[in-house]
Order: sequence, then C-alpha cells, then structure tokens
Amino acid sequence: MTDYADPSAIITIERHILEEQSIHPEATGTLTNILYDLALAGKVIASKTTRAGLAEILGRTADVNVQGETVMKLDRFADLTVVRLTDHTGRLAGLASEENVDFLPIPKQYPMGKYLLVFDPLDGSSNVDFNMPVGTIFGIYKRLKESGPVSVDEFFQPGRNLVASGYIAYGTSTMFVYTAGHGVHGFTLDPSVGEFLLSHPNIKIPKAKYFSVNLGYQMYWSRGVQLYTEYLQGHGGGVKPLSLRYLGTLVSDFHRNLLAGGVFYYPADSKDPKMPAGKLRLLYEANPLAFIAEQAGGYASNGNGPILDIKPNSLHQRTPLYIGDKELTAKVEEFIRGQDE
Ligand code: FDP
Repeated sequence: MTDYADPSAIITIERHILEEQSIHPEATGTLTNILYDLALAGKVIASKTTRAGLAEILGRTADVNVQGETVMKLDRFADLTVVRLTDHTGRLAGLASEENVDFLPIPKQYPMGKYLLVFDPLDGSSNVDFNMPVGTIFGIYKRLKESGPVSVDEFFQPGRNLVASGYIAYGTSTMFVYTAGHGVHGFTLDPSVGEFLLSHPNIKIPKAKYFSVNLGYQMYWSRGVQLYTEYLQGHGGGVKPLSLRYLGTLVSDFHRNLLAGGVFYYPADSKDPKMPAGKLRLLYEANPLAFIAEQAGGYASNGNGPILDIKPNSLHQRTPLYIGDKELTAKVEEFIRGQDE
C-alpha cells in the first residue's frame, strides 16, 4: 500500500474531471462520465496487458487455454472492453474503432446519447509479444444531429470539433492523459489503490530533445521529408542534432515527446502503393493526439497544414502525421512546399 504523506494533496481523476466540468455551468455531466468510463476501461485493459506474456503458459495454442476457454487476442479484448463499458450508458450515440470496419450503433435495448466515441483500442499491438509499451487512444465528438439513427457522415468531423480526447499508456506504469480543451492533464494509476491520481497537471511540451521516426523506411520518403530529417539531425546548422527514439508504438512515442520534448512523424511513403499516405489513421490516432499536442503548446501537421482542419471522408482514412514541438513540426511544411510541390 502506498504511503501518502498528505492524503489531502491527492487528486483523483474523478475529482479532477468533475472540477473541470464546473468551468461549464451548462454541463450535464455526461462528458465527465464518458471520461470516467474510459478510465475504467483503461484499468481493465491494463490488468490484461500486464499478464500478456503469460499467454504461453496459460495456453495460446489453437487459441484455446488449458481450461478449454478461447484466449482472446489482446486488441480484440481491449475493443470489447471499451464497447461493453460505454455502449449501454445512454451517453453515446455511436462508436467507431480500428477493430471494426463499420461504426457500431448503440444496441436497440439501450438509450441513445449525444456523443460519438472514436478509438484505437490497442495501439502498437505488434509490440505486445515483446513486453513493449502499448496504448489506447480516444476522441469524443458531439453528434451532428439532435436525434434519430446515427449516420456514418456524423463521424466525418474535423478534429477541431473534438470535445475531448486522450490516451491511456500501458508502460512501466499506466497513465491516463486527456484534454477537454482546458490544457492537458496526466494521471498515473496507483495499482495499490486502483485509482488514477493526478501526477502531471497542465502538461506543456518542453524544448525538443528527440525525433521519432522509422528511419528504416527512409528510402521510401520524398526528397522534402529526407531533407527535413537531415535538418533534425543538425545538417545545415539549423538546429542542434536531436537524439533519435523510436519504439514503434505511436502513443508511447508521442507520450515521451510530450513530456521530454520532441517531434514524431510517420510520413507519406512509397513503400506500399495501397498506403500512399503512410500507415496512421486520421480519425482515431492522428486527431485525438493532435488535439492534445495543440493543447500542450505543440502542433500536428499532415505535411501541408493542420491535422485538425482535415475533414475525414472515411472511418479508416490514413494520413501522414508530424506531431509534437510546434516550430519543428511546422518546419516540415516548408521542406515539403519547397521540394515536393
Ligand atoms: P501497430 O501497427 O503495432 O499497431 O497504429 C499503427 C502502429 O503500430 C503505431 O502505433 C506505430 O507508431 C506504427 O504502427 C509503427 O509502424 P512501423 O512498424 O511501420 O514503424
């Protein structure tokens, strides 16, 4: 059990979100409760990720464990956890996630709410088998229509419309980081009391120390992106060389750069003609993190302009993403304009 020197200094996530709600006298508490539902989902998923390596012992063979139960893949489990903890509450009108081709309407037996949830249940899931950090990303929009069945177009809102966004990082500890448009706040899960406690209030991105990109794919990048990368490495003397860090889990790479200062990018590339815009998804990866970056004094670009201004045209649309330190991220637009257009 953690020994808290001064329990009155403890701010739980519930208290913090409630206090933020009081900034808006018109608030009904619905958004507060969605965030709280997601924090609970984060705890449930974290309790599984910490046991991920035990799948071998418990029996991953043929996806059936020793008790004869089917062992569910962690990303599927994470998806179901978020859906099951949010779809019956009367707070949401629909959900869209990386795991489902179409959006999920609210089942008929449950009341409909006015918010839409977009999420990536387990970002970086290819890292799970190697005990590397993973995360859950989410974004919350108001639905566009007052009532009636939800249509897919209601999900095609630019990131500027986000009411709140955040992520849960499952790393050496579990952290819940969110913004509802009043700064970015981070909470660390204390497993001994089972609660997220405010550990990183009002996060602002410090001076850049790192750049994060999969350099292995450099040969597939445009000339502008190659020169931008050389710029970050200090060629030409524009900046002091930045240190390279790349985990291959967007949430974790972003989280480190948010706290330590830096820029992450996954550019458009020619590696796979089916994915000319790179690998990352606009709706439930780029947009939620872009909202956080801007709230923390940073910026997110697709190489031509702000990520948050793009109007999506499909649920699983991909986008190039440059995100983090404001100046360094904006700089890529100069390189791309100068070389690639
Ligand atoms: P993953 O495929 O493991 O889910 O969202 C996709 C993602 O991970 C990001 O988290 C990560 O930044 C990126 O892919 C890594 O891709 P590369 O292996 O191509 O670098």
